[in-house]
Amino acid sequence: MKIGIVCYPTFGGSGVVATELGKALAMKGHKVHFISYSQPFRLNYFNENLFYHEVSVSNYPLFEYQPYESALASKLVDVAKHEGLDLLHVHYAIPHASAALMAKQILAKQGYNIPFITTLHGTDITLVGRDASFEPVIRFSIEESDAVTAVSESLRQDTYNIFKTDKAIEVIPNFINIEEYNGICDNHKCQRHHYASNGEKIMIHVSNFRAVKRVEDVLRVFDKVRKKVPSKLILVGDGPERANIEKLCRELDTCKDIHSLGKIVDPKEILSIGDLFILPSETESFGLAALEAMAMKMPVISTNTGGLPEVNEEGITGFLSNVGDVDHMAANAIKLLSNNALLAQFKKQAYEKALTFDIQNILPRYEILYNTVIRATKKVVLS
Ligand code: GMT
Repeated sequence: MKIGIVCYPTFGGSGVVATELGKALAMKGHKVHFISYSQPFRLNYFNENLFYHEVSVSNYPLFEYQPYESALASKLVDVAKHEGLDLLHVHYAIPHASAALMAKQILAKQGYNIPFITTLHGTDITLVGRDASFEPVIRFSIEESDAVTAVSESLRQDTYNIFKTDKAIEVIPNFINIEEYNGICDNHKCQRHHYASNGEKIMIHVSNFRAVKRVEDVLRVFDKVRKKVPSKLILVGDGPERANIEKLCRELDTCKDIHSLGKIVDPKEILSIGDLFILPSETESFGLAALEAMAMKMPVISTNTGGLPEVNEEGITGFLSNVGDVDHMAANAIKLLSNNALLAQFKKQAYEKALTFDIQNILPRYEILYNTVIRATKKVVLS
């Protein structure tokens, strides 16, 4: 198949999922064309089946806001026509689904029938999507998509609750490529002693440091943990909450026990030295960062919000708490970090659960969906 993938290229789960999906499809022989405003950060290698098309928006003094959606729709028309795409797969509804719908309508007028699939990732529904300034456009473009997928059952339900639509939504969960996690540190690249001294435990948090991630709770939990268990905290990522976090670590006097590493393109190596992952988000449709940690044999302390319980299994792969309940999160973290046998058992169980999300299990589901949508479009055109 010839597939056009639209995604955000920046640090964020939806871009990671879209890029890893495209890479895996290309490995299987499909031709995959990425279309975005800059090269997706995980698209760090090319093979003969991978292509990248940049959307550039001309500036003009009249534009207070550059019309990215129109430029994207125009680029989709161009790529679909000239590369002979079979379908478009857009990740994150805003504004990708409406741009794809516009492109589909333009292409149809010119005799090209190109279906599009929308994958909902989370905040496009639960935060931004429910904003009245976007709602009618998102609802319409979801309903006009040839197929819609959501990355968790929870997100599917949220979409129905928020948009009151009867559109069929298929749950295709996020995934990891487990092969890429095995043997990551065989070459001794990942050394704990750079971050923690002998006997100290390592907690890790990875996110884009937006308010929804509640990174302040990470620090409050860690502050309680380090008073009971000698430990260090590694923070990976950057974003709007970074200044607040630095202020809080000074107030709590924990800065000396925290390593802030900033943005890391691929956090596998750093995850491989961790003992416990923490994700105390306000809302999380899936929690890809938690799954990536589990694939690296890290149990997870998380909230019980959104799709997190579908990934982090209470008492098996880690523990779940109510949003903001830092005492409960800290108590569970201490339980795990102070008992090496229990920690080893949870590490094993976290890895086993991650295996169920291996790309080998998920990729065929996208391929089946692509084929179904392409066949259905051809049938409509012929009839
Ligand atoms: O919130 C983020 O980290 C970014 C956002 C995105 O779209 O890039 O993440 C959402 O999509 C990820 C991939 O499907 C999910 O793993 C995250 O749970 C989801 N974030 C939220 O729902 C807050």
